[in-house]
Amino acid sequence: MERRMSVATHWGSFVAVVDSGRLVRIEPRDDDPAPSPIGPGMVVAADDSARVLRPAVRRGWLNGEPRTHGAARGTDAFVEVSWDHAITLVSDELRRVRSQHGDSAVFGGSYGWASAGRFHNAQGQLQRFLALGGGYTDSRNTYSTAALEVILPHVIGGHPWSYQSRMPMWGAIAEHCELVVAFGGLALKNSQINPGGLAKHQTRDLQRRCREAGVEFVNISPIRSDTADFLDAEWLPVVPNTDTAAMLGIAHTMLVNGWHDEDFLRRCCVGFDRFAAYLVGELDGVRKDAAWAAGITGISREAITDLARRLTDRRSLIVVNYAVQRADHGEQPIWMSVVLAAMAGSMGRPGCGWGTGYATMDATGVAEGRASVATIPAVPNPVPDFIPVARIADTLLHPGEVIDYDGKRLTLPELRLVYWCGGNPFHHHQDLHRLSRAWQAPDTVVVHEAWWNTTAKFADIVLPVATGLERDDFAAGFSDPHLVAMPKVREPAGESRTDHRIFAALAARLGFEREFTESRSESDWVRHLYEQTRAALGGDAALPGFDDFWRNSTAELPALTGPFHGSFEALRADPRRSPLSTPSGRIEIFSEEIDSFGYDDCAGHPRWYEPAEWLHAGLSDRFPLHLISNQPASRLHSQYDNGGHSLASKIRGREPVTIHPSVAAARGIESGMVVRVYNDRGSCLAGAVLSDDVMPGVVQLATGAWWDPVRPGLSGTLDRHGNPNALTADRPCSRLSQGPSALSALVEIEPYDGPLPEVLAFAPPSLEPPS
Ligand SMILES: Nc1nc2c(c(=O)[nH]1)N[C@H]1C(S)=C(S)[C@@H](COP(=O)(O)OP(=O)(O)OC[C@H]3O[C@@H](n4cnc5c(=O)[nH]c(N)nc54)[C@H](O)[C@@H]3O)O[C@H]1N2
Ligand SMILES: Nc1nc2c(c(=O)[nH]1)N[C@H]1C(S)=C(S)[C@@H](COP(=O)(O)OP(=O)(O)OC[C@H]3O[C@@H](n4cnc5c(=O)[nH]c(N)nc54)[C@H](O)[C@@H]3O)O[C@H]1N2
Ligand SMILES: [Mo]
Repeated sequence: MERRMSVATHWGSFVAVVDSGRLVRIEPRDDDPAPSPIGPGMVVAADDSARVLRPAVRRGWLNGEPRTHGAARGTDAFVEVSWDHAITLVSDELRRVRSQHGDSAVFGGSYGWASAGRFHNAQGQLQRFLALGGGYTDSRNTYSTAALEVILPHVIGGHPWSYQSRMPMWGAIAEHCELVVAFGGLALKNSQINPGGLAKHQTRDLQRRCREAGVEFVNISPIRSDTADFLDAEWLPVVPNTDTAAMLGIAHTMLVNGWHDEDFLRRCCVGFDRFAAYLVGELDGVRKDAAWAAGITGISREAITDLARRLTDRRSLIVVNYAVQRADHGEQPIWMSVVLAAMAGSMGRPGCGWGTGYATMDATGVAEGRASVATIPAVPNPVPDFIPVARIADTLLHPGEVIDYDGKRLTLPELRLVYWCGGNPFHHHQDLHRLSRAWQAPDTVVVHEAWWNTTAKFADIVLPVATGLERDDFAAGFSDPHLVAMPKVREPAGESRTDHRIFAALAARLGFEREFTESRSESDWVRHLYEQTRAALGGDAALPGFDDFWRNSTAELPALTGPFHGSFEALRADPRRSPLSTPSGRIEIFSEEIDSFGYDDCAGHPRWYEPAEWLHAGLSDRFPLHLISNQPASRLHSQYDNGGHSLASKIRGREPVTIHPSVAAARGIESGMVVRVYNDRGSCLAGAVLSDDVMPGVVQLATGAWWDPVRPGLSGTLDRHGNPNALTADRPCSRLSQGPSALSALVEIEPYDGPLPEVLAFAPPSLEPPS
């Protein structure tokens, strides 16, 4: 008999149809107006041949062969072992590393999205376990928005993500705004997701409502389809990584014509005069006028002048997405966009001004926030050391080196044991060849995974985990007001176990099981976290009891409404009474603090720096195409690349790469051909899609195809499948944020003439039974 059960994922809520314990299919929920096709495709992956079914240990590691440098991580076979043996190996190794090298030698930064669910939060579980065991080196900031997270608190104050409740929501934009200028567009493909889950996808309809209300949209982006067709956006293709120059040209035009909002700049900002001196060329002899900007950005002088006029004439909103800051000097377009909005006259007016990350998920611009929801409790980490998240390969390669970070000097720690749980560094990190060299440095790499992805194949000890469909939990997304029940819809595949159960067993061996579990079972925990949330909100009046919630699958939380600290409306009304939490209390167009750091790659005010790799760099003689490695429409990063929806998007088994027809024609590339994308760092195969949606000079290859190196130990080896991080540079945005600059990479592309190698990304490694 078929049963219907609630499912919650980062890409929405669904209904699982289960028959005699078997997952038959996953269907959209009736009340979701724009369900994601990623959900139904999950069924294909649930029991595929890539599932990790038993604990496995790399043969060389198990045999006690030399572990560091020159070891066979990534090429060796694995030996399957019992859980008891695996728990002994991991607990002994943790004890050894801690006693011989100290607690900071354990890396638990473990960046990654893992799955929805308040209790089975992979990083939460790992970090609670490692903190109770003595501590670990952590990572700081995200691959999503590292540059933004570091620069914004200097410029507008507040928590790095406070912008979410301080920028206008779509509803207010529809009501009050006349013109939205979007740097990097407003891609609907990205609003399929919300970290933590969501009940109903709303962004599409909210965007549509703006258009119906007459709001005009301008899409400044290398890719036309970064805005939905129904927005009728004017498309201004921009040379990638030159948004700051475009904004400077607009700002200069406003300034010399006297169109800028002098009153707001004087009352609510500091440092405009010093910035204006830079703009007009007093500091470096270069006028950042519209002609100058046109030469850099490829946007015409007329279009730049026109934008300056329209932004100041109308009630306008300037938005930047996250991709523009995931680039060399990524701090600048974020900072400069705030300055431009301050000049334009709409900052702090309803539905107008400035915002970031609209449509990067179905949360930003949808709702300001929701009541807080309990999660697995964190334990303070006794180890103070951390690394900026994207400096992992640097840390492994150069322990002891000192780097800058937001005015501090950090000494990179020596990591001996890397413990990854809930992330996929062999998808997410830049320059995977460099990462695989760095990855040979530690003594031991432990990974919890459900599938034999590249990170699992590059580990020493792989512990198989239950997926989000295989455990009880409940979900609450970012800003989303719904709690969604996540009952286990099927048993964990093979011998896999929840992360929690694995850590509980390790904690038992290491003598702190009671501290870790607090003597609760997993189902006790789920009920406890729900009841804790309910009690904090005032009990019955706010939320139904747990059993009612579990039966109904969904409950609604109170939304958070303002006034929010740091509101630009309050600032405009009275900067003395409602200051920002910046040093000056105002928007910092010039930051004395950043200036005092003395960085040569991030000055005291926003400015144009040439990226290391862009279309006007010398390197473009050899690699004339800018690689846009954006988020995939068909999956979440690398998750469910083995799901039905992502598999259906592949071309002859490879990730699609989108090329302008003129670029393709010049190289003899036809639609559907397998091509080789390459530069000095590496190369990958991909399947050609021709479209004039991408500007000539740009190729688009989404992230997340599981990296499939032909010879895993060999630097630069061909990737058969199409992961763009085989090509990207592992270069920090600047000394300020040390963020990832994935979107600053040049490549060339050619037809692939050789015999087509079989894609082995989804094949498990060679597995041996225990001897
Ligand atoms: N070139 C380039 N690179 C990029 C980007 C880019 O724009 N360009 N974008 C970057 C960005 S913004 C991000 S956020 C990162 C994303 O990078 P990640 O967050 O690392 O990517 P995911 O594929 O989501 O990896 C999550 C992994 O966790 C596993 N997992 C899921 N649930 C669980 C669980 O409950 N327990 C355990 N143990 N594991 C689980 C999944 O199987 C998957 O392997 O990528 C970054 N990399
Ligand atoms: N379906 C799906 N949705 C996702 C994700 C996913 O993996 N899959 N990942 C989620 C995560 S973790 C994040 S952080 C967000 C990321 O959200 P974003 O960073 O905004 O998303 P991207 O798709 O990487 O980039 C959006 C567009 O920016 C444009 N762009 C790139 N470089 C430049 C530039 O230099 N200038 C300008 N003007 N435009 C540029 C590209 O054309 C690209 O299509 O998305 C989230 N949403
Ligand atoms: Mo992200």
